[in-house]
Amino acid sequence: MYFSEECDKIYTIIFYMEGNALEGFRKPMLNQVGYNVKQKKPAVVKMPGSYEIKDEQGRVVTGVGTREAIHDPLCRESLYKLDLSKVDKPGKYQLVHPFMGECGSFTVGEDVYREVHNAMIKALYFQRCGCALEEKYAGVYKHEACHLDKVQVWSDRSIEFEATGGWHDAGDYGRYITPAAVTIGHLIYAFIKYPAAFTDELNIPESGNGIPDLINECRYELEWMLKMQREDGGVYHKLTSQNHADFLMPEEDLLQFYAFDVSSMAVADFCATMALCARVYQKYDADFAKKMEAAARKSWNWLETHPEPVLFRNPENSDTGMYGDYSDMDERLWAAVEMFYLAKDRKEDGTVYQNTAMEFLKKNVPIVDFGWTDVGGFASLAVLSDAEKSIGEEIYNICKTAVIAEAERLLELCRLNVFEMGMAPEDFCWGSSMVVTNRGILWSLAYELTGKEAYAEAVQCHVDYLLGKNITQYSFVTGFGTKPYKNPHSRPLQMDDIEEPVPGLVSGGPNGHPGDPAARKLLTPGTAPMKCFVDVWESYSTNEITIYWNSSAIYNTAFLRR
Ligand code: 9MR
Ligand code: ZN
Repeated sequence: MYFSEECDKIYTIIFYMEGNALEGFRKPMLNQVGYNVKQKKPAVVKMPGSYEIKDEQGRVVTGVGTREAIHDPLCRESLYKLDLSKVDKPGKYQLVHPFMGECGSFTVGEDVYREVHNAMIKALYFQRCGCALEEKYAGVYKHEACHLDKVQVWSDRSIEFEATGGWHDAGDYGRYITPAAVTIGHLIYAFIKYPAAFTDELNIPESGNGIPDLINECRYELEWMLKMQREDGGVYHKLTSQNHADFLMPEEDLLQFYAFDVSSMAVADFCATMALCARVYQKYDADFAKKMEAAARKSWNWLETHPEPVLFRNPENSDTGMYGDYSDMDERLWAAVEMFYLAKDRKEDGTVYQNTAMEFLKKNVPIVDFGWTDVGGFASLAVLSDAEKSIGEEIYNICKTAVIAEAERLLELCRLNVFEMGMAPEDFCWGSSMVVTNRGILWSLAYELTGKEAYAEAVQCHVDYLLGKNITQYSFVTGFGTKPYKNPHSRPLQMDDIEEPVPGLVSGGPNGHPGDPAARKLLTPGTAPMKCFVDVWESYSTNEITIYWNSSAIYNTAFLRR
């Protein structure tokens, strides 16, 4: 027991609390989906003391106590760690506090993330554009085919072409190349590294065709991406209407879609994605792989003949997602590395790609992130996944050193907060959920290189956060956990008259600088970063969904299911 003066003070406060405040105070912050039997089971509580853990029959299994309070810089509260690791048998357990009684439950099991993992992949199916979602796959979320009309080139309306397909990027109906590439990057690398986590049980139209469902689902996006490439190898940056549609079901959105200008980020990301997938799809469909290979080569040629960055800005009278960037070097690096491995796979000389990669690495291009702004981490992933080090010892070592250094820096951050997160307060930006899970990707890579357990535990801690071990006490994945968020910013989900959202959608999560009116109204200025989240559908800057927030999370659950 760790009763102290401090506890007395807290108990006095509790005594005067009521309703929701009391409920929130009592509730432990933990992974609401559960913990695997063999893993560390960290939780965080607001109330100090010795807790009893009871099984479903009400028998006391063990006791666990808090230690000293930790002042947490991410939520700016004093909180306590509670380690539930002593519980090592499958079951459902209650946490019981001597003063407050039953506080909340948690589950321990085998492969507890299987369902959420599969749902997060299936959620991408629900983002499909250009086809009807049929009831047998989509259930109550079925809808008619959307966005079937020919598209026009923004800067030359006389050019029209067919570009149906792909996934809606987010809560809007736009489809954008750079985030698409990153999504495919997360998913295909997760598949390459942890194939056992990807089965054939998603119930999508292609299920049962002998090809893993993840590969089927990604192909839906890849087929669309291919349509975004011009004859000269240039790739349009994005495909959206002039401004976002109103809140309508997708099939009711009849706005004209435009292919916006080519950017070198889009071309390079496209090139990398196609080169990567040409390798991976070879064994499933050689013709499709050939098509992607040719597309990758065409875009590579474009990059060679356009060495200067071609950045992207929204034209003045249009305001759909910009996905702007200041540099295309990380994208070009990723392209060079993937082209190297494609060449290797096809038994060709890859020196030119190797040299290009080295050129960018010498310029200190960042190589530890996996987001749509910085894709350099994918270059590291590719290089470090090749045990033969065929791209050369020098490049391999540059990547390895950078990855380990970043893994260590993040581990240091974990020591500074009660949630054991590799997050600094300023990391809670728009889409912080992906900052969280991209760090998981980095650590899983560092873990493979070193076998250091602390890295694997850190990945776990970040999935715990996503599934409820955070100050908001929400699980940031729809349909999973005891208190999942329910009101994602998403046109179809808001308009479909169905109360429960599609399961398996990752929210953008807390945003320390919320940019939308709804969040601004509900959050007092100066609110601690991890608390800057509102579960209302209007809040696009804290509670939207995107394909790449899902894919990054999927990588993490794939790692945990390895
Ligand atoms: O995810 C993007 C986030 O990192 C940016 O800060 C934000 C503002 O530029 O845009 C986010 O992307 C949105 C995109 O522009 C349009 N579709 C919805 C995306 C998620 O909010
Ligand atoms: Zn659509």
